[in-house]
Amino acid sequence: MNAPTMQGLNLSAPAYVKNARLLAWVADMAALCKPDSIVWCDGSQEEYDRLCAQLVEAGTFKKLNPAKRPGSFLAWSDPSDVARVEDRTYICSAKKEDAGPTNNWMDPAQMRATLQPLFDGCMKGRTMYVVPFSMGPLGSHIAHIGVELTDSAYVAVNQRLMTRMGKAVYDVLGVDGEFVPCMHTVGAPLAEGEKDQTSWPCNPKTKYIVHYPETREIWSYGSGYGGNALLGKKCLALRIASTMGRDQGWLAEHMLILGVTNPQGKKYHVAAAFPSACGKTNFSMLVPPAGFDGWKVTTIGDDIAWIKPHADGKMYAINPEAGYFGVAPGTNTLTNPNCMASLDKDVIFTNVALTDDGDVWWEGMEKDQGKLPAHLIDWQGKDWTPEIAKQTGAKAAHPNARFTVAATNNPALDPQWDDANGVAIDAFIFGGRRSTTVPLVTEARTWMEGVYMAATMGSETTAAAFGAQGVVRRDPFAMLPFCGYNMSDYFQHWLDMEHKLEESGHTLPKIFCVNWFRKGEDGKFVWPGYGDNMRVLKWMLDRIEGQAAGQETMFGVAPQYGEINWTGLDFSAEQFATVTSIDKAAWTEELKLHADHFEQLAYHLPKELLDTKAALEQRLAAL
Ligand code: SAT
Ligand code: MN
Repeated sequence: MNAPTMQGLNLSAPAYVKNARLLAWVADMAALCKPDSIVWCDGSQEEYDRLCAQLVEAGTFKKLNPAKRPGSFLAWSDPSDVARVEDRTYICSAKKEDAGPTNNWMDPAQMRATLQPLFDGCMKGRTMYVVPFSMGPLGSHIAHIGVELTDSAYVAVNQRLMTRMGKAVYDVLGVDGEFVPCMHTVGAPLAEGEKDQTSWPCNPKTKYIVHYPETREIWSYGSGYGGNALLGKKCLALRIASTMGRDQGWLAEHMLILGVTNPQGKKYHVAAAFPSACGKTNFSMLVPPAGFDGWKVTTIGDDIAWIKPHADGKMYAINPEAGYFGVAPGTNTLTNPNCMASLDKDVIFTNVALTDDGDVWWEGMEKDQGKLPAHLIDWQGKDWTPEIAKQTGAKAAHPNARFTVAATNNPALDPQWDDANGVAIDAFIFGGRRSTTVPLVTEARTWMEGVYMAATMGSETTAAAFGAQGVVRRDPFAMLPFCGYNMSDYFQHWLDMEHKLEESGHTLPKIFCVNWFRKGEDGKFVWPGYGDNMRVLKWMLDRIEGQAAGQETMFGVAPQYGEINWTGLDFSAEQFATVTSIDKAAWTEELKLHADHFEQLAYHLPKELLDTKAALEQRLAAL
């Protein structure tokens, strides 16, 4: 039999691809996008090496000095393509109300009509890679399969590190298994005979990151960077999965998952939500400080958790990802030694600086090296010296520069990280970046109060988010850019979880609210953070065990100074007071902002949140 072809394009799939819907979809998409060729990725090392070599050839990758950074590459993106684009991200549900006020929405038919001409011929002159991947352990009942069609080899190799990618996925998929179709193009077709003028093709003018929740499809146009292009991550594992979770009774959350084992060998699991670039990777790889001999923290995930209630009455979490796409600047052996060790080899760096000896550098590394490098090539390919930086403020690495690395590189990887059943969660933590108002840590007195804390969470914006920096924006559950449906319905889903779980007779995880980022009058962070966050984590475990009385505050139960293990840290009761104090005036303002926030979310807002707010106001008035 002849191989099926279309205008000279060979469509024949490897024999192990048997899924009828997939085969038909790839043929349809090839007809639409008109690539020059199709490559069916098998996920092998040989394929990875070949694609990396091609990327080096194309100038997209620089191979780093193998003596310094074996198996590693550096990519510099187009300066217009350096982060997620929230204003270009759409949830195209059939009804506008189902996307809610926090998402951009367009009628699905109108969006399809908008995208159709953009995708028509969008891969001309390029290769279409078929990238099959599993979010979650292969074959796990909690996992889901996606297939990304992309014209970016950079995306294909990143997906091999970030997901369980390759041939084995087709065994799980079988003849009629389900998958989430993920369409991706950099949106830069080449005319006949035309060569790329750039090593980072993208579309500087037009970008669309589109989700159709009802039909569970993702269409991404114009960007090659991070969450815009690695569609398993924010698009599938959060936006699409959150709607699956709503329909099927589980949770897809923007949470790290860590294991913490005490010296007696008892192990706990904690899931923690923080907005992008608030130190989730650091917290998930925490090294316990002095005074915590025999304690161990292990990483299950650094960004996303899928959590399902189980018949035994507990909530079990898996990390749908298999790698880390973390922020490089600020990472060093003081802030995150496990992460630095993870980056020794087999890493893809994006938008960090290149050293004269073929290694990488980013702001924060000088803390390890004791001095700034004398000369670098910055992320835009320009000369960088400490003098230039002083004069112009130029950063050697882009503030949202990233590393992509397989989880298996992490020396603190939890032995259960790939367990198909996940790990039982003992506590949820919610935290934003707030220089004032929100205390270091409090425990919610009830599930309801915890949902309130999470729903009203705010954070000062960072480089990962589009827009001004340092402004407080409400980021409920750290899900603002990632919830695939109406935020108030999502709050309701969390509230319903309590009743569902109570029916199966169990103890819900405790909920804590944290803020590592309070600043003193000198404008400096008061809490040392990083490894010292272990002190707060230990107090949480003591609360779980009923071993810390705490003290009531208007915003939950806080630790008493004497309940924290201070061994090895000089932190006075006065300093403790500056990070835990509840300022009546600040909270009066804060509650006004909660009122505005709830007003914006009024459609379907659970009434219990307003009742909880009224109770907080009463407590505040009594102070
Ligand atoms: O680019 S990602 O979306 O993967 C990272 C982030 O912005 O949180
Ligand atoms: Mn994230």
